[in-house]
Amino acid sequence: MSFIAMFRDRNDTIAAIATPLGEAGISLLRVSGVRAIEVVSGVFRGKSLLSEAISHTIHHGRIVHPRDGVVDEVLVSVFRKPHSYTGEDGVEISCHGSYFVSRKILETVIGAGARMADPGEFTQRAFLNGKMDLMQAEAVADLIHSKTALAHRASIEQLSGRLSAAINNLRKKLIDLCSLLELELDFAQEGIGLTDPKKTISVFSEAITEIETLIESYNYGKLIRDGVKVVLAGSPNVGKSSLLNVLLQENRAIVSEIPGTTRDVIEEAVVIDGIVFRLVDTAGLRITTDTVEQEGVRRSNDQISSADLILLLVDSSIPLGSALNSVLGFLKDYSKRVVLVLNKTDIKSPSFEYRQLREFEGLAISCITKQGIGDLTKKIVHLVLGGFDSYSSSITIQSERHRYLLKLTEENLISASSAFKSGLGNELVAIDLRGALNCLGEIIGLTTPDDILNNIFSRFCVGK
Ligand SMILES: Nc1nc2c(ncn2[C@@H]2O[C@H](COP(=O)(O)OP(=O)(O)OP(=O)(O)O)[C@@H](O)[C@H]2O)c(=O)[nH]1
Ligand SMILES: [Mg+2]
Repeated sequence: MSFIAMFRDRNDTIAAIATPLGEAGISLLRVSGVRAIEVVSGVFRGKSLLSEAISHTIHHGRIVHPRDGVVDEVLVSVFRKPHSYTGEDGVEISCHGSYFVSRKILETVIGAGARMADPGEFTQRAFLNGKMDLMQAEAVADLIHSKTALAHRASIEQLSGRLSAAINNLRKKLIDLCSLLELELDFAQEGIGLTDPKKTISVFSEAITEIETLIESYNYGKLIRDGVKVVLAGSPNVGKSSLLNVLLQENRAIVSEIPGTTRDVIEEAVVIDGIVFRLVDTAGLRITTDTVEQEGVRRSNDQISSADLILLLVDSSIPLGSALNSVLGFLKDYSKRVVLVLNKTDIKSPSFEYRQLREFEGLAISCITKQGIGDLTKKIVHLVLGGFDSYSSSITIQSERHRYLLKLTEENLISASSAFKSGLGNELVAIDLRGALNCLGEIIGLTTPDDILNNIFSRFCVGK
């Protein structure tokens, strides 16, 4: 959101096309604000008067441009505050899905007194009017961007408020403790204690454990949200591009018997078992005098170092010989992130020296006969999801903002807890506790600074 947008009048009436522009069955425009019904009413001709419409009713009629006449035959839905998405009066116009019609209706509505909405402004108003908290608003954006069943489920959970409820519960417990500790200060002179030290320590440790569990869930949340980057690496001609094509089930990359075919990085996504795998084919690794290929090798190394998982391919039909050293170097340097893939087993089954390498969890495949490909995908999914079995049904956080604030909360709580244990006095304990509460409040939008709020909503699309 622009700097100017931060100072927008939040009481004016906004409008936007909510559906993608292009040819479609229908298109939807949204109008929200104190004058929403009045504005649309001014350009709508139908049997009934919109200004008298009750909430949640649909009206048939035409949108008429004051100069150019009828724009389209439409259905208009009326929502009266507070029972609308934004919590304000709102109107939704369903028109024919034509680029021209949608734009013309928007122009007509703006001409009648609305202004173009900023990205995410409808959801921002919903948040400001208390229709949802910040975490739920962020879930709306995640839901729109979710590409797989797992990512979809995580955003639906967050939108339903389960994650917000967990944060709110935690806040409530800590607020109770903080109030008691502060109240106790008033009675310090009389030596009256209101808190049970044992119980206080256990409130701290339970809260810290709960937060740690949420922080740990971020790795899983990030995985299902952003997917996994799998880099196909190895010497030239080992079949990296062939494997990319097999996994994508399309001839995406050029395959040839000439070593050094792939010069650039090729990235394509594929969904396996609900996870987005971003497959990256790279130039074969070798020392070369060709400057273009040198650049390709440099790019391959960049990709390898940022990979979540590396499929290290070798051509198992030729003797391992000197290749062994570089292969072992990889297995050592990138350890857990490497899967050794012995390709071309249709030519001949891997010799003894290759079988020895299988202690590094190598897999034998053939891109020609597709033998072993099923095992390879199973193995990749297992490696990626294996450590996360317990997360699929529990609450997961998906956002770096949430992870960062939970980490700060944890640090504040650890410091409060140790201040309490070393008898530093309630004032100091309460300062850290308040710090923790502030961070939790920032997650759900209670204490979030305006610039951060604006930044969050600016990443939404216009019309949401
Ligand atoms: N017999 C057999 N040939 C294969 C197999 N996989 C790939 N090839 C062949 O090996 C040659 C090289 O394949 P590519 O996929 O281009 O190899 P690459 O690793 O991408 O090579 P560069 O891009 O040059 O680094 C081609 O002729 C492929 O048809 C396999 O499993 N069996
Ligand atoms: Mg290639």
